[in-house]
Amino acid sequence: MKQSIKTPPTALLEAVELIEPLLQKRLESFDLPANLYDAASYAVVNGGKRVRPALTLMCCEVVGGSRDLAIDAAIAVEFIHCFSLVHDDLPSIDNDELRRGKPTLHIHAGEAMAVLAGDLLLPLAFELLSNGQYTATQQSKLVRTLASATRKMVAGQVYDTLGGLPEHLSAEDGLKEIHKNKTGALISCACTLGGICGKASDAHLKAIQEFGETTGLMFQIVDDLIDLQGESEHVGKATGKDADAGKKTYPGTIGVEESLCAVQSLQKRAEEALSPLGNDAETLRLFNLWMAHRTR
Ligand code: GRG
Repeated sequence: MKQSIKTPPTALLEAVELIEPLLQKRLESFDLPANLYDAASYAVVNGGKRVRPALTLMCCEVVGGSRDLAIDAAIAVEFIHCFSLVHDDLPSIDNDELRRGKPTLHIHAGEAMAVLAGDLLLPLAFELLSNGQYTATQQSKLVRTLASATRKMVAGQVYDTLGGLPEHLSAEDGLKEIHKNKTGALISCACTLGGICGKASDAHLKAIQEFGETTGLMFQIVDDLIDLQGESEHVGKATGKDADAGKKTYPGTIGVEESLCAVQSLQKRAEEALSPLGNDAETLRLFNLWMAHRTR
């Protein structure tokens, strides 16, 4: 059956069904004060699309592993993502009041708790990667991959909000650098983690990595377009804020038409990157197509 690009692909729906209850379960497995657990739960179990963990599960399967092997890595990457959203929304950063259709954590539980619950999700992610289910080699690769993506995400956020990009970069290249670090690195990492869990060959891991990097950049350009064109109720967060805040975005820098062309070309490049994986990568191809056309 041919899948419509407008509806979330079956692989995403299946991943969400599997991951959603486990996010809560893993949080419950840690020894935490009740108020901190509540805040972390609020930050994590709240209707996110779960794109990153779905990619981890899919990439593991695509290289021949069982997706059960990738569950903890998938949850770890979503914890880091949720951490970044909580801190991104803080008054000292983006000062947002709505996230995933609900008041942001600092509105709900106060700023101090939001800072601390965000902080908490970082070590929890790494505890999950070192819980003994992965071999020592896998564990060291997983930890290094997630740590380096998180470092890049922080650097990307600094470039975006506080500056520091190399001065020789053009406006477009500077923006690409921001997007690749701030958003692309974690999406790419989600893919690579799946490949590592599935014990991918070097050639397959390289293909997965390239797919992830290209898809990650594409994801943020689509996000910029949604912020410009989407309705807040549909998106679940304030829209139009980027332009109002004078933020650098793809449509703001190269225009809407060129941004749409960039999305199309990255979607094709991501698809090409998958060629070493042959027909086994069909789920990733469909997922990528949906991500290029998503509206929230
Ligand atoms: C040290 C983890 C950490 C973070 C501190 C604040 C910060 C540095 C980084 C911010 C990174 C950030 C929020 C990038 C935006 C990425 C993005 C496109 C978010 C929206 O992702 P979706 O659409 O959201 O997948 P849902 O809600 O569906 O999960």
